[in-house]
Amino acid sequence: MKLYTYYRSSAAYRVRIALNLKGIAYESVPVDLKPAAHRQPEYLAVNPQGLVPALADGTALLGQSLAIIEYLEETHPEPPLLPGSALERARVRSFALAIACDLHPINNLRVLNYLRAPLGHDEQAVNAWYRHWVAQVFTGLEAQARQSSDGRYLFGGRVTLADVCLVPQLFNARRFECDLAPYPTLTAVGAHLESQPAFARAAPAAQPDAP
Ligand SMILES: N[C@@H](CCC(=O)N[C@@H](CS)C(=O)NCC(=O)O)C(=O)O
Repeated sequence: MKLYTYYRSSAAYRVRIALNLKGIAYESVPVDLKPAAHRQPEYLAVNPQGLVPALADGTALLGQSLAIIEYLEETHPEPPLLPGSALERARVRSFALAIACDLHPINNLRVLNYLRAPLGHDEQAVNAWYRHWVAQVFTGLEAQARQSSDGRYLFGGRVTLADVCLVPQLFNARRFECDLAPYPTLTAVGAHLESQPAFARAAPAAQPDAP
């Protein structure tokens, strides 16, 4: 498999974690978001949505990190990232989707760039936007995690899709200097997961395109 990735992309980070957890060997193909390589025809031929990541499995190409992870889950079921019962799976997906659908899209690079120009907001306002939405979503997730977590994993005492989404989002939040003190459960789980080899190897600093 080939993963079209950018070291700091949290959506690509999710897929890197899932690939590592499942022990799937892959080749990294860096797509540099800074000069907007993701908008060039070469990359649009890979992923017409113009976003990173994309996965190539043989001749098949896939975009959207959660669709890719669900594909990996079905094609490489071990170890499972979704639990055994319908209710548990829905809870894990609910947590993951709060990050992937509610939080990440409104703090994405293209949204922040649009706030800068043409809307004309300065860096202080852009950072305030970013931190506001992190706080909104993390507040609910912290309350949920207090109920479900054993302090090491979010659900069921083992790694799930929810953990796979949490760690990259914590990385983003730290990058934008969000105050994480109100979320002790999320940060404790994050600290435990980041020490696991599959997560550590997926970290931005460990990527071949990291500066
Ligand atoms: N929902 C997509 C989001 C992908 C996405 O937004 N990726 C970011 C990097 S984390 C990106 O390519 N941003 C480019 C841009 O916003 O212009 C997924 O989960 O794969």
